[in-house]
Amino acid sequence: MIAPTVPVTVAYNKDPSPIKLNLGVGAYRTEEGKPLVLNVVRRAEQMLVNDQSRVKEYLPIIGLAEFNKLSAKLIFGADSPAIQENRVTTVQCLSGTGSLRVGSEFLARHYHERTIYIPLPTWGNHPKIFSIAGLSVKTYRYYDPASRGLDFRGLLEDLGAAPSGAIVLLHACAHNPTGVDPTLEQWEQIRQLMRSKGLLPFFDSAYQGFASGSLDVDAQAVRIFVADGGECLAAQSYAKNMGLYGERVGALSVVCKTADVASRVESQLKLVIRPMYSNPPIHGASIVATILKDRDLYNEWTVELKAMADRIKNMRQQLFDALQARGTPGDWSHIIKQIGMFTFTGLNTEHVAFMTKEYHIYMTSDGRISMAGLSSQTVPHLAGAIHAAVTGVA
Ligand code: KET
Repeated sequence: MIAPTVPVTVAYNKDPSPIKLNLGVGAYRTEEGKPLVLNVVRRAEQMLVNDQSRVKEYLPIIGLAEFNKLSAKLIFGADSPAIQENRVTTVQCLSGTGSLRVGSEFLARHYHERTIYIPLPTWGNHPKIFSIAGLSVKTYRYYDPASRGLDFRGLLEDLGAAPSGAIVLLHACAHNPTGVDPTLEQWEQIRQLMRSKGLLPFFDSAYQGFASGSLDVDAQAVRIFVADGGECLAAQSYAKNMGLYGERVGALSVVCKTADVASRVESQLKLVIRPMYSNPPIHGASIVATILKDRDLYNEWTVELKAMADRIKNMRQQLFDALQARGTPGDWSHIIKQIGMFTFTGLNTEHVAFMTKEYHIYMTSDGRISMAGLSSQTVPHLAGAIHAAVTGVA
């Protein structure tokens, strides 16, 4: 058994009910409700095991060089001028969380403006990571509960009122927990506003490929910022898109204006990492590098990734249809409009408590459900619980 790290999972594990359902944690499950190791990951691991020349020496402080290069290409695009001009420095970190932590500690030490704006709401770990790193955390409006969509005007007003130079955390795609992303046109307006005010974008990319099924489409927001030649940071995670959750593999990239600045940033990143954990683990990064550098393995990965994204989209449709069929009061179209692993249902804390108590369904108290934890078999159970909650609980 894997030790639960997420509180909802702790409660779920204690529940003896045979019908219990964990929709709390953002981890992919198969139609049978089982964790999935991608076939391409198994193949890459086999290749690594068979290679007798491989050793278990320490990696350098910034990790596996090949992995870093390939990770930058994956997010910024193979033909990115920033990469070609050596303006990007990439360091291997402990998954998305570790990349955010290293990036924010670097900014707290060396960047002139120590305030970071995070969307409201956001992933629960963001405020903790940034404040422990020494940044002061403020929020910008993001989600409009009335429309269950983007509060675009609120977002522009709040970023427009931020002090120039402030850092802004942006979810690269599949915003967690809302599943609401700006359109490309809206991203372009956000970019113009941020650049005109000298705001520093810090992208959290935990779901590349998971939102649309396409790695390139899900990197578009990041790429329009990088294309203008300005600075930005990006934290990448391979937890979801390669299913490497427990391997803790991710990368932090800092896009700079010149190659000289990039190399100085790298020196400073080493000084952050060395006393924190010395150097990162070798296995997960080797799996990723093996897949990214081989055309066949890469193609196989994109197919498996798309299949995961498609299954999630299919669960959205099935849940929506099941609520329609029951005549559950309210507009549930956001279930099919939202993007990525999660649906921000609009259910309140009381609804959630009711569904946990009466139906043994576990989710975060903000009403977020992980679509990846659902299957055709469990959709009716969830739809029944939602129906009972909204018709029976105030
Ligand atoms: N950013 C976001 C937006 C995110 O949802 C997660 C994980 C991470 C970063 C970090 O993931 P890592 O495993 O460090 O690469 N989210 C899921 C898991 C968790 O909370 O730990 C979740 O929201 O359920």
